[in-house]
Amino acid sequence: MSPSEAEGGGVSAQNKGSWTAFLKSIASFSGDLSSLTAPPFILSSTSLVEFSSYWAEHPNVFVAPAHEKDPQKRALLVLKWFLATLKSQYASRSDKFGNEKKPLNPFLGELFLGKWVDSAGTTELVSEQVSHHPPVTAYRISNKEHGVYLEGYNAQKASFSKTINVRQIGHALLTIPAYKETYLITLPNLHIEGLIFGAPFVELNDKTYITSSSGYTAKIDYSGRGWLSGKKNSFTATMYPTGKEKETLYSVNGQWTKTFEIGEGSSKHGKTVDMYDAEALAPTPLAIAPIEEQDPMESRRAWSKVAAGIAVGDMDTTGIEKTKIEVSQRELRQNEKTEGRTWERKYFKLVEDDYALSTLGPTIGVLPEADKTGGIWRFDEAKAKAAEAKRAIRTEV
Ligand code: HC3
Repeated sequence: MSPSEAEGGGVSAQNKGSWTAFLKSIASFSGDLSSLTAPPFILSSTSLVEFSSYWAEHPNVFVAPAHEKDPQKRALLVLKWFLATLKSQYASRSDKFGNEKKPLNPFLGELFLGKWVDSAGTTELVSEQVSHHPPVTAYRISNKEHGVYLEGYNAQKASFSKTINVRQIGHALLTIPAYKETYLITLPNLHIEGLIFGAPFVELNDKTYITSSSGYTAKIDYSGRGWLSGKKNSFTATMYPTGKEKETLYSVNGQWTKTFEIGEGSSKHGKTVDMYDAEALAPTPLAIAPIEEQDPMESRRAWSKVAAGIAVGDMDTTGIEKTKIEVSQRELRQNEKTEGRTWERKYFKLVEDDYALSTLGPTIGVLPEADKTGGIWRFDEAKAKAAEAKRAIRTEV
């Protein structure tokens, strides 16, 4: 019996054949994750466009840097927030057996809109599928009351070597206008563990960075359980003045799914200045409009029939409803081609280059890689205003 079967997970006898066929098919897989065909029992009814919400499930942690006057401590709070997002991003979707499922591939223009309302006030989310080939999701999260803004976009490229390895392309930018401060954040590469046992879960690879216009950089090193030692989802992070990696100001150690400790200086034994318990703080639920009030391009509404099919394991309905979406998308693209126009993104625009990216990027080796993301995507305030005005009219009617 495999370890996951012993824990109640793994593939049931009924699904063993399709899982083995899937494992065989991925051995030669590389490219867009959207072309990965997974067996029905491992399909999720959540679209990838929803994943942007994982950046701010703890709005108080997200806005905390805006209330710290000292730039060094502020940079540390940004690092703490980033680390606090990891559990939501990479370990929150598991089913009752802890399995990571295959999300729905968003269609071009798909939207996921919502807000968190809690003691941090209102934090708003806009997530939009800005490209289909390659698949790219852009997002913007804003808390106007506290003055904290996050925007970014991401694409993934997958390859197979022992398992599915996923490289994330794109970046995020956190800005705090009151301090005229911007933080450039890179995204972790990951791989899927547990495939052989039919109990897939994510582990993070390598390292990522956060570098700020105020002159601080944080480097986060990820490590998994490994063959012989180490704990699952471990990391060590250090924060230092940009360009002076040896002058460690703070070190953070722990597990991003459990607890981590922030200490002064470079050693684990420096004075502890803060702690975080990822299991103690419940996420604030995201409020989204009822399906009947949503725009037809909004994710939950657009995929509702597919989701209903997946929920009851009715793969015929799932397939028929998915095909309807694909066909209507193909028709839209064909009409655009005939009429010589392109799909108008509702909240985002393409920019030639970006000041934050070109000034902060080189210090942490971030290249725009615009060819892999269909360009550099930025939130467009004017478009967003127009889209929100239209939305308000629609919901009033
Ligand atoms: C690789 C992944 C899709 C991409 C997901 C991303 C990178 C999307 C952006 C988010 O901000 C962070 C994030 C978290 C998890 C990533 C997903 C984990 C699994 C999924 C694969 C496409 C699923 C593979 C299918 C199967 C059956 C092996 O689990």
